[in-house]
Amino acid sequence: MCIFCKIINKEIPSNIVLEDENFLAFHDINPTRKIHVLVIPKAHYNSFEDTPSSIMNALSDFIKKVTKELKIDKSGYRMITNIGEDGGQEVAHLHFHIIGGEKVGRLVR
Ligand code: IU
Repeated sequence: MCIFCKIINKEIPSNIVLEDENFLAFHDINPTRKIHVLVIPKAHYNSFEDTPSSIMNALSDFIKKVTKELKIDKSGYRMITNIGEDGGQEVAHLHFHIIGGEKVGRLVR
Protein backbone atom coordinates (compact mmCIF):
# COMPACT_ATOMS: atom_id res chain seq x y z
CA MET A 1 0.00 0.00 0.00
CA CYS A 2 1.35 3.46 -0.85
CA ILE A 3 2.25 5.96 1.85
CA PHE A 4 -0.66 8.31 1.04
CA CYS A 5 -3.09 5.35 1.13
CA LYS A 6 -1.72 4.66 4.63
CA ILE A 7 -2.35 8.31 5.56
CA ILE A 8 -5.93 7.98 4.21
CA ASN A 9 -6.40 4.82 6.32
CA LYS A 10 -4.96 6.64 9.38
CA GLU A 11 -2.20 4.03 9.65
CA ILE A 12 0.15 7.02 9.45
CA PRO A 13 -0.92 10.21 11.27
CA SER A 14 -1.30 13.49 9.42
CA ASN A 15 -2.36 17.03 10.22
CA ILE A 16 -5.73 17.12 8.46
CA VAL A 17 -7.19 20.34 7.05
CA LEU A 18 -10.37 18.90 5.54
CA GLU A 19 -11.76 15.49 4.76
CA ASP A 20 -14.85 14.09 3.11
CA GLU A 21 -15.92 10.74 1.72
CA ASN A 22 -13.73 10.99 -1.36
CA PHE A 23 -10.89 13.42 -0.63
CA LEU A 24 -8.37 14.39 2.04
CA ALA A 25 -6.34 17.57 2.56
CA PHE A 26 -3.41 17.52 5.01
CA HIS A 27 -0.37 19.66 5.80
CA ASP A 28 2.79 18.63 3.94
CA ILE A 29 5.32 17.11 6.34
CA ASN A 30 8.06 19.29 4.82
CA PRO A 31 6.42 22.65 4.02
CA THR A 32 8.09 24.90 1.46
CA ARG A 33 5.97 27.96 2.31
CA LYS A 34 3.88 29.25 5.26
CA ILE A 35 1.02 27.16 3.95
CA HIS A 36 1.78 23.91 2.14
CA VAL A 37 -1.12 21.49 1.97
CA LEU A 38 -1.55 18.33 -0.10
CA VAL A 39 -4.95 17.41 -1.50
CA ILE A 40 -5.52 13.81 -2.55
CA PRO A 41 -8.35 11.55 -3.67
CA LYS A 42 -8.99 8.59 -1.39
CA ALA A 43 -9.05 6.31 -4.42
CA HIS A 44 -5.53 5.54 -5.59
CA TYR A 45 -4.41 6.98 -8.94
CA ASN A 46 -0.72 7.14 -9.68
CA SER A 47 -0.82 10.64 -11.12
CA PHE A 48 -2.89 13.15 -13.08
CA GLU A 49 -2.28 11.03 -16.18
CA ASP A 50 -4.24 8.11 -14.69
CA THR A 51 -7.05 10.09 -13.08
CA PRO A 52 -10.52 10.12 -14.62
CA SER A 53 -11.99 13.53 -15.41
CA SER A 54 -14.96 12.84 -13.11
CA ILE A 55 -12.53 12.62 -10.16
CA MET A 56 -10.71 15.76 -11.30
CA ASN A 57 -14.03 17.56 -11.48
CA ALA A 58 -15.01 16.65 -7.92
CA LEU A 59 -11.46 17.29 -6.71
CA SER A 60 -11.56 20.85 -8.02
CA ASP A 61 -14.69 21.55 -5.94
CA PHE A 62 -13.00 20.03 -2.86
CA ILE A 63 -9.84 22.11 -3.39
CA LYS A 64 -11.95 25.30 -3.33
CA LYS A 65 -13.38 24.22 0.04
CA VAL A 66 -9.82 23.65 1.27
CA THR A 67 -8.62 27.11 0.17
CA LYS A 68 -11.63 28.69 1.90
CA GLU A 69 -10.84 26.69 5.05
CA LEU A 70 -7.22 27.92 4.86
CA LYS A 71 -8.50 31.47 4.17
CA ILE A 72 -6.33 31.83 1.07
CA ASP A 73 -9.11 31.76 -1.50
CA LYS A 74 -9.04 35.58 -1.84
CA SER A 75 -5.32 36.25 -1.32
CA GLY A 76 -4.30 33.57 -3.79
CA TYR A 77 -2.02 30.57 -3.84
CA ARG A 78 -0.15 28.24 -6.17
CA MET A 79 -1.43 24.81 -7.10
CA ILE A 80 0.96 22.22 -8.48
CA THR A 81 0.79 18.56 -9.36
CA ASN A 82 4.01 16.83 -10.29
CA ILE A 83 3.73 14.02 -12.80
CA GLY A 84 6.20 11.19 -13.21
CA GLU A 85 9.95 11.18 -13.26
CA ASP A 86 10.62 14.33 -15.26
CA GLY A 87 7.90 16.12 -13.29
CA GLY A 88 9.74 15.36 -10.03
CA GLN A 89 6.92 13.27 -8.56
CA GLU A 90 8.13 11.41 -5.47
CA VAL A 91 4.89 9.88 -4.20
CA ALA A 92 2.94 7.94 -6.83
CA HIS A 93 -0.54 8.85 -5.54
CA LEU A 94 -2.17 11.86 -7.23
CA HIS A 95 -1.71 14.94 -5.09
CA PHE A 96 -2.06 18.66 -5.57
CA HIS A 97 0.28 20.93 -3.64
CA ILE A 98 -1.52 24.05 -2.37
CA ILE A 99 1.15 26.59 -1.52
CA GLY A 100 0.56 30.06 -0.12
CA GLY A 101 0.05 32.13 3.00
CA GLU A 102 2.67 34.52 1.56
CA LYS A 103 3.78 35.67 -1.89
CA VAL A 104 5.21 32.55 -3.44
CA GLY A 105 7.14 34.34 -6.16
CA ARG A 106 7.95 33.27 -9.66
CA LEU A 107 7.52 29.64 -10.61
CA VAL A 108 10.77 29.48 -12.59
CA ARG A 109 13.86 30.18 -10.50
P1 IU B 1 5.93 15.16 -4.93
O1 IU B 1 5.06 16.05 -5.81
O2 IU B 1 5.61 13.69 -5.10
O3 IU B 1 7.38 15.45 -5.09
O4 IU B 1 5.58 15.57 -3.45
C1 IU B 1 5.53 14.70 -2.39
C2 IU B 1 5.25 15.54 -1.16
O5 IU B 1 4.77 14.69 -0.15
C3 IU B 1 6.48 16.26 -0.62
O6 IU B 1 6.22 17.66 -0.54
C4 IU B 1 6.65 15.64 0.77
O7 IU B 1 7.11 16.57 1.73
C5 IU B 1 5.25 15.16 1.08
N1 IU B 1 5.15 14.07 2.01
C6 IU B 1 4.34 14.19 3.15
O8 IU B 1 3.71 15.22 3.38
N2 IU B 1 4.25 13.14 4.01
C7 IU B 1 4.90 11.97 3.80
O9 IU B 1 4.80 11.04 4.59
C8 IU B 1 5.72 11.88 2.59
C9 IU B 1 5.82 12.92 1.75
I1 IU B 1 6.80 10.14 2.21
